[in-house]
Amino acid sequence: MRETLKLRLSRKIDEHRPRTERLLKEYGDVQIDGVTVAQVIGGMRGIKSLVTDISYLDPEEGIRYRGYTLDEVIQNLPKAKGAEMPYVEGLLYLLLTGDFPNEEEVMLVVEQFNKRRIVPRYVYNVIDSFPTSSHPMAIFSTAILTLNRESDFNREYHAGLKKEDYWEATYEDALNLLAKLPEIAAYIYNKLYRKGDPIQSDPKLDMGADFAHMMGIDKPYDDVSRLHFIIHSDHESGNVSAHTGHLVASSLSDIYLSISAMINGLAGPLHGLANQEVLRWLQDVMDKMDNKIPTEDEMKQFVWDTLNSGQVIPGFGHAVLRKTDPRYMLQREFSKKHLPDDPIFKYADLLYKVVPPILQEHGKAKNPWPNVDAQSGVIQWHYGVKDYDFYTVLFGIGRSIGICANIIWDRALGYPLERPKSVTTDMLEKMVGIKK
Ligand code: NMX
Ligand code: MLT
Repeated sequence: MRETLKLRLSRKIDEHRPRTERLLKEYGDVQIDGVTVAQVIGGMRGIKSLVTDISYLDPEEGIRYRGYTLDEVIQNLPKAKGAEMPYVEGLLYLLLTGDFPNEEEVMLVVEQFNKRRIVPRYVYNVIDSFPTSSHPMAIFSTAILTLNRESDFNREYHAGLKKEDYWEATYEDALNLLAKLPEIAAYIYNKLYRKGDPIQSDPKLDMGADFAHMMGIDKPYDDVSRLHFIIHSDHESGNVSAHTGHLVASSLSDIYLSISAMINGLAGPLHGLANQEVLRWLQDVMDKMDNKIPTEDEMKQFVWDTLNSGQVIPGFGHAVLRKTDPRYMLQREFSKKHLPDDPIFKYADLLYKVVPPILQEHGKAKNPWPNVDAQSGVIQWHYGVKDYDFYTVLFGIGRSIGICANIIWDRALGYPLERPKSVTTDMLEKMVGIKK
């Protein structure tokens, strides 16, 4: 019998529920972490207070999805004939179930996406009503929010849905939304930058290939899109976008409200927007250099000038990682293979060489190494997507996949409303003994 993704997921959920129930019931009082004043004031860095089985970020190794490194994920997920990168739909299967799908199982998910990809007219009307000076992330977030009226979860919840079935309606919402994101994004791109007639989606294509088609960009942009969506999909649960998605969904807000909210978190320059900031920074250097490749010393000076003016070097540093981001390395390998002579790659590679020692000498950043955002825009630029304001939308499509998978599991395991406790400064001063 052909097992569909939803059936396999249902079986996995049934197997998993007793593990969570037992931990809660028999070991609920076991302490697994302590909290310091610095952590409370300092953005809750490192506090173990969230649980997800979908991905784990080791500071020294980087991200693993369901226990697999990105290299293993890319190697083992099925690929379309002649493609270098796997089907994005297969990644969703892996994130949700922990299993690598076979070709037939992936094609069933591709089919599901194709059935759900039609974007209602009112979403285009909302997009069209934005001024062209709007940031694409604001438009993207609003377009997703607009779809909230389609939510199966909302409809069924108000009709009396049982708690153990919440995940099923959420699964339907998630697939309905994910299938539409490439078309929404391509439509926004067309409105703001391409300015031709929007290219209709092609139901014969998988997600990555269809996105490339709607962007009007030839191969290997289909593989570029697949790679981009896959490596941006998940980064455990504490990053701003994942945490926002989880938090908003914990009040039983539907997928559309939750994903729209997480997109807003991703749009900040310390998070996903850093990918546009990298290109803005490089572009500024290119202008100052009159498009000549700077020498190492010249590049060092540009980096110091930015630091000395009190700004961060975008694309470097990380809240958890303490080595070069494997997502950066994968994209660098792709660039070395496909765009080794592009000046923009040479600029970025020079940064890779000069920035870490400078950040070490500067002495502030705990992690001087490049993150995912230092390289992603370079590839987009090479394939003609030079409107760097758009880059975070691409990040957002990928990140939606991981966050949707997490929200479905949150509902399946009955995670409650998130509600940590706050204290006052006065209380902190009393706790540490500087005030009575
Ligand atoms: N350039 C200059 N200073 C930096 C950098 C950097 N790239 N990274 C960290 N620092 C500074 C940071 O601003 C802080 O300074 P201060 O004490 O004056 O507030 C100090 O070093 C300590 O920060 P960390 O503890 O190392 O980093 P934190 O966990 O607070 O923040 C980032 C992590 C990623 C926000 C930070 O490294 C950063 O601002 N990087 C540049 C922006 C960026 O690339 N963001 C994308 C991250 C990946 N993503 O996609 O989300
Ligand atoms: C991410 O992909 O979310 C970023 O690397 C930020 C993070 O993990 O904190």
